[in-house]
Order: sequence, then C-alpha cells, then structure tokens
Amino acid sequence: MKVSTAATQDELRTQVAIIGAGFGGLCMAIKLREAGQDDFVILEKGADVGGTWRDNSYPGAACDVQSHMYSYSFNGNPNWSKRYSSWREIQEYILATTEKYALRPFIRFQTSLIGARYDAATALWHLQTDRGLQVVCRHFVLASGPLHVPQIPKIPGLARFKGRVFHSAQWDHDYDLNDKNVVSIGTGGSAIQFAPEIAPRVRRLHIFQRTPAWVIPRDERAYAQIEKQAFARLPFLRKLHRARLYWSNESRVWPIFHPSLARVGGEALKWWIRWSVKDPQVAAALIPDYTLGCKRVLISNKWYPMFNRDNVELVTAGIREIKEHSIVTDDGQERAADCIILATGFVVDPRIYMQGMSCHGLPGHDLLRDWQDQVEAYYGVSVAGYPNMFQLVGPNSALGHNSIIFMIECQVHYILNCMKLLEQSGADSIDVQPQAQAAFNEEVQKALRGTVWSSGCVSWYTDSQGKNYTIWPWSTWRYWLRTRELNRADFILAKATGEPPLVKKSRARKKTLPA
Ligand code: N01
Repeated sequence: MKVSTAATQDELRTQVAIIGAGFGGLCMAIKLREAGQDDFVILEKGADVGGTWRDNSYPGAACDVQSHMYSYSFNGNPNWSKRYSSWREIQEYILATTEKYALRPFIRFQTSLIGARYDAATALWHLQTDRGLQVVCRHFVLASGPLHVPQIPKIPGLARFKGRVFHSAQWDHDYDLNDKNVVSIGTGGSAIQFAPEIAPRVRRLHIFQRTPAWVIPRDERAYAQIEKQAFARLPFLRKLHRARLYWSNESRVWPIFHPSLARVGGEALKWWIRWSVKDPQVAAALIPDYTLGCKRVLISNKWYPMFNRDNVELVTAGIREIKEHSIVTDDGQERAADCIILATGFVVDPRIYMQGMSCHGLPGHDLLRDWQDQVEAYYGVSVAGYPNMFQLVGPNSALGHNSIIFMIECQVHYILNCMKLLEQSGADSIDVQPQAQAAFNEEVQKALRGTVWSSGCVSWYTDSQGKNYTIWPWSTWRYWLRTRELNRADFILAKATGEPPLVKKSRARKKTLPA
C-alpha cells in the first residue's frame, strides 16, 4: 500500500531511485515495472537515455560483443543488421525499448547525483542532486556504469594547443577532419575503431601508441533479410542463435584460466599481424610483449591493414610536449597537428570518478573511505554497511569475454530478490554481512591469481596496487547460478531504529509488460 509517496518541487519520495538510464538502469526499471512496482524514479545526468551508446558516437563506434547477445534476453531484436552493430543501431534499440516499456515518465534528465546519505532511524536513503532536488527513497540503485568519465591525460602543453582537441567519447562532429594533420593518442578499443574510419580522409594520421593491444579478427557478417524474417516469425530460432553466441563466447574462458593456451593464441596472432602489416618494423612495434587477454582483447579487421597507408604513421616514442600547432616526442621529433584526438580511455576507479559524490551508509561508513584500501562488494551488487543500496556492474562483475547485459540481468534479478525478501520479512533494511563480503572477495582474488589478467601487464582492470577489482573471474553461467537465489545467512535484515518510515513500503503486484 502506497501512503506517503509524493513529490514537491524540491523533494521527491519514492520507493526506488535508480541512478543512470543506460542499459543497467533501464533494465532495473523494466523489471521493477514487471514486478508491479511503478513507484520509482531514474536520475539521469544526460539529456537522453543510452549512457555509453549515447555518448560514444565516434566514427566506427560499435560493440565488440555480438548484438544478439548484447541486448536484453527479454526484448530480442530480430532486425539487427549485422553481427556487431554500430552505436547508432544500439542506441535506436535502447530508445525503442524505452518507449516500448513506457519508461520516459520515470526519468529526470540532466539531473546528477551529488550526495547520498542513509538514515538508519527510518531506513531511508536521502539523495541530493545538482538541481536541488532531494530524493527520499527506500532503495537506491547505482546504475551509472564504470566507463563514463573521460580520462584526459596530463601532457605538458596540452592546454596551449591552438588546434582542436577532443576525447573519443566527446567526438566533435562539427569539426571537419578532411585533409587535416591528426594526432590520435591511445590504442585501446575506441582508437582501433575510429582510426581506420578517419584515415582515408585526413592528410596525415599519427597514431601514438604507449602499449600495443592484441587485436583479433572480427567475425563480422550482415544478416540476410531472410534470416531477419525467420528470427521475427520464429523467435526460437533467434533464441537458438543467441544461445550459440553465448556458448561460443563462454568458450573463451579457457585461455583466461590457462594463460599457456592464451600464449599459443598470441603466437598465431603474431603471424597474422606480420602478414597484415607490410613494414616489418611497424609490425614488430604493433606486437604486444604481454600475454593475449591480459588487457582487453580488441577485435577489428581494419586496424592492422590501416598501417599500410602512406598517410598513417605509428609513433611509439613518448610524448614530450604539445606546442601551439605541433606535438614533440622524446626523441626530439616534431609533428604538425591540426587536431588531437584523445583516445585515452575512462576513469575507471570509483575512488576517483565518485569524488564529486558523497555516499554515507550506516554510522561510520563513508564509501570513498571504506574503499580507500580496496574496492569491494558482494557479487558486485551489495556493499556491507550500505543497506538497501545496490550497484549494477560494481566491483568484480565486469567481463572480458561475454555480454555485460547478461550480468546486468542477473544483478537485477538479485536486487529484486533482496526487495522481495525485505517485503516478506517485514523488515525495513537489507544489508550484506561483512564476513560474507570478505569471504566472497577472498575467493574472487584467489581465483584471479593464475589467470591471464594476472600475467603481468598494466590494465584498467587493476588498481595501482595491482589488485583486480573489476573482473568476474569465472564463467558467466556461474554468476547466474550463484545469484539466482539469495543465501539468507549472508544478509542482515533489520527494522528501522527510529521514527516510522516516511515512505511506506508499497506492495508490488506482478504485471505483464509488452512481450
Ligand atoms: O580506452 P582504453 P578506450 N599517453 O583504456 C592510452 C570499452 N569499449 O576508450 O595501454 C599515452 O582501452 C592507453 O595506453 P596504455 C572497452 O571496455 C568498448 O579505447 O595505458 N597514451 C591505451 O592505449 C574498453 O576497454 C567497446 O599504455 C595513453 C589507451 O590510451 C574501454 O571501453 C568499444 C595515455 C586507452 O585505452 C575503454 O576503451 C570501445 C597517455 N597519457 C571501448 N593515457 C565495445 O565495443 C592513456 N593512454 C563494447
């Protein structure tokens, strides 16, 4: 029964507040609605839904997970044009999903969370936004994702550059790259996608590489019209196709756990690189000296052949400084530049990207302080000391081998189970036992030792101490299995300690949403 849920101009009382309207936040919203819970709000910092797929619109932006896997299991799309769709098609899918499940009225756009405080007396969260709006809620779901704050490198002279500078996630579509001298810094997932697209139209393209990436061939293909029709008319065929993609992706965990297998794969790839790149010196510079898979494996058929173009140069010397119209390397060489594209990735460490947002849980718990030494959660979702707070794609729940949407759906299921348990027990708050969280993390860190991610490289999967706080170290079906049911003993259920709650629990009634 809903009693005091209400909104004023600067205060909103609701059962669930979701932060972020990307794949995660929208999935949470759809499943809440399906469970009969319409009393929620989504706070979204951007002007539209889509998260990373709204922001990353650089030329060639696409997902390196197959679209039939990189989409919701409950909202299949028979019409994907090809195996790895472009950002535009993915964003269209997200927009269509938003309309189909009628989610727009629940979203407050251009509203960023700046602070969250849990009140144990009422078992409610008080969220502060940059718009002056305060949200009082029972459950708080952080679905802002780990890859959304561009990392701008500190390169001497960058500020005095007189040409155009932009980050790959903030592509300047108004800037005409035709016939320009372009410097592109970084050789990660973003650079390997946009560089081959812009190379034919710029005058010179200087690719600045600090560490080479392993880039494997992309098994790209377009879906024929007849396949799309078959997927639409016979959904089991689409599901079968998805299942095949799922299991072929899962088979990639073998080299992850057996770095010797990854090394064999690396040897084969070296041959491919040497075959693709005509200049042996350039080919040699493009071959990584770490085990395949230690950093995220990238996929492209265009990256290596791009270095055969006369107007493309691979630069491996370090950057000494940037001048008004040029870039100077450590060996003293100066290259003219009209435009610098920073393909330098994202701030992945929550201790850095969450600095503008305070988060206080039970007395004595400040998230940034609790995570000072190590970023930890329970199944990447709950953090001990922060009752009724949940995360999507939190610590150690990201993947290197399969679709993150699969993990998000498991996490949403887990969160709904927590809410259900709370409802059934008559308690007001659910928190994870600190011992359960510690035991889980010990198990995860033990499993990570000996994997390819610990084989000796610097990657954004690990923190400055070398601790891998991002990756789930097993198959995704194990994550599914372990998050299907809650282990009741791992949780603390409690009543509010003080006054009666301001937001009464509203009973959810299961609903059928559009199929
Ligand atoms: O960023 P990255 P990204 N001077 O961190 C270099 C996802 N994604 O935007 O390796 C010089 O991978 C840095 O060098 P090093 C995906 O999860 C997904 O490309 O640190 N260079 C590296 O080469 C991916 O992993 C898709 O030595 C500097 C590069 O910049 C993540 O997003 C597509 C530097 C950064 O690579 C990020 O990808 C694209 C400096 N100061 C991206 N600082 C999909 O298809 C950094 N670098 C799903």
